[in-house]
Amino acid sequence: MQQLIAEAAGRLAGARCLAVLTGAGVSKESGLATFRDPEQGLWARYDPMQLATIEGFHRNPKLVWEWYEHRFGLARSARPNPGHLAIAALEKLGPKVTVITQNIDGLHQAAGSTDVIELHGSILRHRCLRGHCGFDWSDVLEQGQMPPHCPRCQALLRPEVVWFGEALPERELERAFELSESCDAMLVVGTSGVVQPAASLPFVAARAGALVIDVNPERTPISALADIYLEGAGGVVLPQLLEALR
Ligand code: BV8
Ligand code: ZN
Repeated sequence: MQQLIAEAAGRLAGARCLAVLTGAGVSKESGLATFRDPEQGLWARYDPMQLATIEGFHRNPKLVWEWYEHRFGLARSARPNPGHLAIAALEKLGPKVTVITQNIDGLHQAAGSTDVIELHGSILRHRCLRGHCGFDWSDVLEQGQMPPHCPRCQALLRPEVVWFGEALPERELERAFELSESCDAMLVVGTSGVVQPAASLPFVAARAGALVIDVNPERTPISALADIYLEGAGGVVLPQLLEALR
């Protein structure tokens, strides 16, 4: 593995524009479950694919809100792990670094990454179904109501996240594709490469001639496509890659 990390660092060294695509795996070492292993107990009985949909929300807004409030509480007490911190530290080594994340936990920003594209929104924000009267969470938690309603127009509130079957935010998606087409290198960390359209980005980067490096303890379709596959956890591999780049 050391050999591969040295090779990856050697090939990354010349990159001027580096895209870092992350999935739930990069937050695993911060204690946040990925979709593939929803934390045990209450949520093990529910299929996230049922909860993270607009239909699921309309069917049972209270249940969906309880799931997101549960995850919000976990995200709020989670700390960036060495993987997030190494990604943020890459910015000081010269290349223009942009993080394209599928995660909604805000941990890349907390780690110090300054350019983060949130493809699937953020659990730290939410909006009312009727207008777009954005609120921060504390406004609503005091209400104590579940599901919470808009303090301004009484419509139901929803988490500002992209559910399955919903379009991704246009500007973010456009930027992500532009970056995938123009970056010199794309570092992919902790994604199973299942969810579209995010999972297409490494293929776009590879087709445009970028170096693609995949970091994941399990092989995925992206590992097969990558120029270099680094088998391991983000919190272990990324600090080593950072050291080799310094
Ligand atoms: C859209 C926000 C169209 C919410 C998320 C068939 C039927 C229905 C839909 C579809 C279909 N086929 C395709 C679709 C489209 C669908 C899709 O791709 N479905 C998949 C499941 C087949 N996509 C959508 O619906 C998207 N919208 O297509 O809209 C449209 C267009 C125009 C107009 C109207 C409509 C919306 C997708 C966004 C959904 N929201 N998140 C929330 O988080 O609550 S996606 C959610 O699941 C995550 O964001 C993540 O991206 C995704 C997958 O999660 P995981 O399974 O955990 O995988 P992940 O990649 O996150 O991480 C696990 C990986 O980490 C593993 O590989 C593991 O090995 C690795 N790992 C573990 N430990 C570590 C590690 N890696 C590093 N270090 C470690 N320590
Ligand atoms: Zn409102």
